[in-house]
Amino acid sequence: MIAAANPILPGCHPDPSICRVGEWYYLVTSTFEYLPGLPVLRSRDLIRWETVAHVIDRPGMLDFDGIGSSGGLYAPTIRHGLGLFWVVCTLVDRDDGSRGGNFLVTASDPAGPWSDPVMLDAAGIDPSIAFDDEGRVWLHGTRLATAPEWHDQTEVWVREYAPAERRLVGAEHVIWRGAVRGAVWAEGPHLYRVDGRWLLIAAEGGTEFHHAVSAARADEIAGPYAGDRANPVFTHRQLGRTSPVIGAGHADLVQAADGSWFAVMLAMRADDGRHYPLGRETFLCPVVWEDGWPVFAPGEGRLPSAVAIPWATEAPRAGSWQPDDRVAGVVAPADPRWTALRALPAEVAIAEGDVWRLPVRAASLHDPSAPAFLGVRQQHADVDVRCTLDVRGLAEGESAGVVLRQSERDHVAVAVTRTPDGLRLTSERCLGGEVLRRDHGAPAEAPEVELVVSGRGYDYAFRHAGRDLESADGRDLDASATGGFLGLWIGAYATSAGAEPSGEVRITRFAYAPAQADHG
Ligand code: 6LW
Repeated sequence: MIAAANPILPGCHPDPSICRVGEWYYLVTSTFEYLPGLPVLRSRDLIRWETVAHVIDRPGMLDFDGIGSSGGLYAPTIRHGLGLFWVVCTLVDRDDGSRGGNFLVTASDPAGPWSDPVMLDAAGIDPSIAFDDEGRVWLHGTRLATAPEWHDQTEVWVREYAPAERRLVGAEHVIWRGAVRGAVWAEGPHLYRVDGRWLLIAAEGGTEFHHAVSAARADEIAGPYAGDRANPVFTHRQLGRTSPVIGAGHADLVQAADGSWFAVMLAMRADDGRHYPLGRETFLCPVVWEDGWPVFAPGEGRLPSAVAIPWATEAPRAGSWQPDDRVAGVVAPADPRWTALRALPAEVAIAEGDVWRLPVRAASLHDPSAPAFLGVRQQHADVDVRCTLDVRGLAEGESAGVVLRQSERDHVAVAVTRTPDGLRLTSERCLGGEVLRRDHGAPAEAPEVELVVSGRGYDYAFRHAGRDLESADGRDLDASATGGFLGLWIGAYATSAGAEPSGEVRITRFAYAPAQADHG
């Protein structure tokens, strides 16, 4: 039988949400400060996924300027109802909280265009949406608990949404605070209409080692909800730190056309049980129903390394890779994997055939604005990224290079700088905001300079012309070391470090190649 290999979406694809229409499955994940935001992937077999759109793909749909790393677009939900596709999500502004909030977009075709965001008058994060038998629309989400005895905990609310008025209406109901008192942080809630009842699936325990999935059900959407006596119905926390996959949770259910059920959820591959440079990835889990309750990974109790898909007709090609099932190699400008920071790639760079022209910007990688940066998720533990930069357009004082990025405060980069004495290679190791810069002399070749970032598990090396210039330890850069919610990105950037910029760099080649060991 043909099987889906876990994770089905490697690299930073947290908080997955899925729905099915006919034979197609649609899936969205969080993207934080990277744009375009909220990829919409589709698949017929849950194995091979293709990016058909991004929900946030036009300038000005939302304002990201100044939003710090791991703020931005959190856990989205995708659903189909009333003849439309709906995505609800939160723009989180960690700095002052004055902007952002929960919003809703719709599209008649998941490939877009998606509507402009409708902001919702609801606090908190992780919104979701459900449709009842009469076609009424119910928004739900999680927020800090209002009751004093639940201080520092969260509560799941539900309220009706009136599409014609584009606002929440009627009474709000608090329906859930977690399965176990002290379980901490009920979040990522999703309500489903199953067999005439309402089923609630929610995450708890925090999106880290203690992450878990709980279930509850009610006759009325407003409750009361009774928890499954098996709660938490799924978690990897009891497996301990020797489990190669930790932090499973934040599940969303989908019923296949053949009547079978699956869940997608996030989890992390952590070789040492703690650190996961690739971030929180999307996994698939089989689900069956027993006594009206969902049973995740029946008979096993943990995420399988492969999930049989009875209706799949084609195995993934050897050597192919997710999410777009294309053979590893050059990432051309038209590739949907490209992202920029707080701006769209086309707002910071110009595609010319196979080449990106990246005008230098004053912002540096340390600023929570839109630097001249283009990058892709690291999706393989063992990977070589070869980036050729044509630096002849750099003005004096300007630099261009490659970066392994977690955040403004945590990244390692190697760059070429034009100085009065010619081109110099420098490296910058920025950990916890502490910067260490080193000079590596003149590049061996110019004006086209090839810079290489190689990852082998936790070990990263930065090279030029066969020479090791810098190294990094993935255990210093992953979210469990730095805080935040992201996996690592590898990209190219250019900066005038605050001075008035005038030059540009051309990214003439950017090749992302999983190392042999990773090939499927
Ligand atoms: C997500 C929430 C979470 O919205 O992490 O801690 C957030 N839990 O469910 C970002 O992925």
